Amino acid sequence: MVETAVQAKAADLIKAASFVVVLTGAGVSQESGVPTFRGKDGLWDKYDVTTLATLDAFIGDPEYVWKWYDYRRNLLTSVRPNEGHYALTRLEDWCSSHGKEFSLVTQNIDDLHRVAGSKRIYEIHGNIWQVKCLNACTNKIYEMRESPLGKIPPECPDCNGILRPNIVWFGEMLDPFVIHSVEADLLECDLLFTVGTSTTVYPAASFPLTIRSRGHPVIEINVEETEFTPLATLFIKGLSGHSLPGIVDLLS
Ligand code: BJW
Repeated sequence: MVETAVQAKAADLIKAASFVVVLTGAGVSQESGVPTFRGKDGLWDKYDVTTLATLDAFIGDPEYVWKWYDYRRNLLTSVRPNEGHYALTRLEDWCSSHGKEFSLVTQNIDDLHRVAGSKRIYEIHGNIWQVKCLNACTNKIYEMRESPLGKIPPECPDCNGILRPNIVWFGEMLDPFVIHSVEADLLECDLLFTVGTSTTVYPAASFPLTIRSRGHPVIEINVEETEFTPLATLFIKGLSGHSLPGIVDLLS
């Protein structure tokens, strides 16, 4: 199917749905200039995940890990949402004005969906602009926008311990309140989009499988096929910043 025909089919599936959930990954921010994790030019090509994105790595060398996050935070200060982010905001608005439920589940930590105006967002892997105490002294989450950071590692204002990024590293549990809300929405959802994600990291990788196993459609948008593609109801091969606006333009 040529892209416009698949986009029209996707628009029809949205019109027929009552609860649309969109799962996004790093590919959605790629056109804003944020590197993805896997594949060509992916972050993990240049850095060793085990020395950076685990709690053990952080405890072993908080300064080293913080320098990596400080560098990425700095990059993000000059980054703007792209047409894909804005199309998802338009989709949410369209759903709400047509009596449909909508939620956006993102694995991205870059805040760009919020900047673009999305409202019902679950950031399941956290947010790079937030920090929390490594000792969990108060369980508070702080917003910390300073970039570059004046002091590395930053200090907890409550116990003078070390602050860590509020990001879910490998082997860590996702926030139980967030994951509970996502699961509740997935239970109600009758159309799921997966956009710009390799669908390799759990539990997010299980969401499209869950929806398909309940007999509901899943539309995948990606520049290349993933392990999930053979199970997708529709696969739209393309840039999210091009494919998503094309679909939303077809809604009336
Ligand atoms: C475009 C595009 C364009 C490019 N347009 N497309 C069950 C089975 C097996 C393993 C596990 C399991 N349960 C838990 C695990 C362990 C682990 C896991 O899943 N490992 C897998 C690697 C197998 N999961 C966890 O540890 C999770 N915790 C958990 O489940 O707790 C309970 C538990 C713990 C331990 C054991 C059992 C249970 C936590 C996962 C946290 C993930 N955190 C990271 C790093 C954050 C750090 C940081 O950013 O600094 O989050 S990993 C990294 O991958 C990041 C991302 O959010 C995540 C997903 O990546 P994403 O978004 O899909 O990006 P890419 O790069 O992979 O793909 C981009 C895609 O876009 C590509 O397909 C491109 O083609 C495409 N693309 N440009 C459209 N313009």
